[in-house]
Amino acid sequence: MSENIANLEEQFNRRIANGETIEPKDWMPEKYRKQLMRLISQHAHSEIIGMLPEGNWITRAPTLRRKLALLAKVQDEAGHGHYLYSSAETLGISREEMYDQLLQGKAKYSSIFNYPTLTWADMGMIGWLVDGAAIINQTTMAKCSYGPYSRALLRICKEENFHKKQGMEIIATLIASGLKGKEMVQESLNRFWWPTLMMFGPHDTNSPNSAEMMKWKIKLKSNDELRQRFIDMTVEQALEWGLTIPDPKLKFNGKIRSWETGEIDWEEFNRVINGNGPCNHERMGARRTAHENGSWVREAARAYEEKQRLRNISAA
Ligand code: BYC
Repeated sequence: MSENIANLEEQFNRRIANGETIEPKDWMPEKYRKQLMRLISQHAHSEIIGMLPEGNWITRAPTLRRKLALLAKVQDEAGHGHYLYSSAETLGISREEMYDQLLQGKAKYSSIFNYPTLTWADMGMIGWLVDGAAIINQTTMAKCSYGPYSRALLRICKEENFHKKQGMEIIATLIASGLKGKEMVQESLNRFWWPTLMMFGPHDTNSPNSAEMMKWKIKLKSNDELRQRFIDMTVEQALEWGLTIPDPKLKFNGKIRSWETGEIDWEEFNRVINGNGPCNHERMGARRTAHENGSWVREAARAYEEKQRLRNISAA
């Protein structure tokens, strides 16, 4: 490493240690840039693919009010994707490159969206559990060292809080409707509980990226710490509703006032993140079709840009 780079890196590390925010034009180690590109683009893809399981229920929402709320939520996810793609672009990668990485299966997206949405209760479950998990992860990362990601997350978290509440309201309404409604919620919880715990990633000891990301304050809490925070909050809410967590090993650890769970099925996790979950092919197929169907919009935008460029040249 040249002396100049070593100095820059030392200054960078000092800034991180002082809790300063790094902005796009600041010097940063190449690996810091690469880690952020990976993280933010994966997060953006998750938002876009995450529209599909809920989009599946827009035409079947039980009332007009529910349909409007679901439509708005799915549109919000598209908006989150846009903030995040823009934030990743500040690191020197184009949106087209990120789309290519997703469509060629080179970039990941959250495992949770490879599970089907089979009943209306799943719309409540996604809001309560999936948005709930995302909020725990993202409110922590909203204090991360990279300015554009941190600012995008602040805004996203505000909207996710609303999403979570609409999910909890769907669940509360189904439970209050009687035994059938409660059974529907329980059945949905049985399917979504373990995949939601997987959203937080592998155990800290098996997480290859964590140490570097925590050193640079991209991640501020570890996968296991955040997962535990989620479990402690959510188990209490489930009990309050009279629901059963589908984990025979779940037990309250009175000493540290926390809930101990059984082990996650890591084989299933690995299958899903490597493209072989229940809906991976369906989700990628839908995304590819949407991308192809949108090609005329991209062509029109490019033609318009070129026309403007030529007009500016002739006006100059
Ligand atoms: N799914 O070293 P690790 C939402 C991968 S969307 C898939 O611990 P890291 C919403 C990981 O990428 C919420 N892959 O990784 C939208 C890595 O592979 P690569 C999405 C996973 O990055 C619509 C490898 O496993 N949230 O809110 O330190 C409707 C080793 O893992 C998963 C975010 O994206 C997984 N669950 O930590 C409703 C938040 N877990 O890249 C709601 C931002 C791990 O080396 N992301 N992998 O090939 C993160 O905080 C981190 O990326 C993770 C993983 C905690 C997920």
